[in-house]
Amino acid sequence: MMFKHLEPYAGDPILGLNDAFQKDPRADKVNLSIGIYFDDEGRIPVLDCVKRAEAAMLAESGPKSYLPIEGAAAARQAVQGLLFGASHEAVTSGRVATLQTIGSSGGLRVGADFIKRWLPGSGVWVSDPTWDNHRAMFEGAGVAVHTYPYYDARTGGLRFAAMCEAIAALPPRSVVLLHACCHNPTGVDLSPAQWDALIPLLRERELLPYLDLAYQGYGDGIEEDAFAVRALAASGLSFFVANSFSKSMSVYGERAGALSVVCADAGEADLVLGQLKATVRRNYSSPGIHAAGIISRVLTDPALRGAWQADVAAMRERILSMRRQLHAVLSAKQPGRDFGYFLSQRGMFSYTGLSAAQVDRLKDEFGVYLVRSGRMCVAGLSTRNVERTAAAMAAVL
Ligand code: KET
Repeated sequence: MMFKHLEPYAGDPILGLNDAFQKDPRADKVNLSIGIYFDDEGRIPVLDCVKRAEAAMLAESGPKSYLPIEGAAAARQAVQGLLFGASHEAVTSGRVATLQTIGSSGGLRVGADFIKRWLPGSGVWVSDPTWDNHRAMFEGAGVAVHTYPYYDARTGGLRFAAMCEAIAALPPRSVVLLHACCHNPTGVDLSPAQWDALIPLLRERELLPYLDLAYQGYGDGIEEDAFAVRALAASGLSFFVANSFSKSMSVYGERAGALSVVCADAGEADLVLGQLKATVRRNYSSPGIHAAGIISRVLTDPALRGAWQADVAAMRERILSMRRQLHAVLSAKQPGRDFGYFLSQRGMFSYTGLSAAQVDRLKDEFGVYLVRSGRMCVAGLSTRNVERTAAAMAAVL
């Protein structure tokens, strides 16, 4: 009886709901739970650029030795080009340490472990609310987690002044976790002007920003969504950025992601890379070859890169058109209510303001699945289900 004392796992609020959806026998069910992009047919797209990269990889496939701890050099370099621009001073001067990681989750956790070891007194501050797993990952690494004000339930917008005030009062060397774009779960982002106002505060207080860039391209564009990364790099601050290709390349199960740490100079970046490698070695040793091949080929082959950019634009625009349709149908059904937040929020998610009880009704009575916080994955809407979803929402509101 070695394990009798174990507490049962309550399940993950997002992944568990997605599992429940798969088991739901209703034909007209609607999955707005997990952060996955579905096409208008309700399928997870397999991007042509990814298929072509994989075909080339298969044709050239060689021995499958281990990758280095830090991942494939070509993938790491391609990530730096994507995030900062290949000719960015931070890249050319060698002051960015980049590792290919097991999804961006792998990167986030490796960064958290590094912080626990090398900045042992530092806590992390996350937005209220944030992706549930941020708290879990940092607490799992032994880092104390706190929140700063973020979402304004009254306006469906940002509490920017309160956010800045809280951040300005943090102890030096605190870690501030920020969503670079397409905030999960609210869809509420900082404008470029707000980033420009926040960055001097972070510098004055000697804080350590930690960017999570999981939805690059789903906000305003691939380059536009890197605004925060580049603005921080230009400011001279040291910071972390974990980025994901799960959503932008529609390769969720390939676990394609990276962690980059921007440092003061190349010498510091070498030290950081070394300790991040030590952290990876004691966690999962090294990342996978297949993800490395997809990342480097799609980003560096000009034809594949062009096709990818077009695919990302099409996914972004489809979500925007779903936002407009949902807004139109709901506004027609409930003219007294302001649904403008569906139009102003960006990326895969919107915070609907639905209570947990209303979300439960949507699931039980209408087969429409949202996370119980009221987060809707707008990327699960389609021309076939948007009317029905809006009608169901109007019924429970
Ligand atoms: N960061 C954020 C903000 C995020 O929403 C996700 C995934 C990740 C990181 C992880 O991505 P990856 O690179 O695949 O490890 N979010 C969706 C899925 C999940 O919960 O795992 C979601 O919120 O539904």
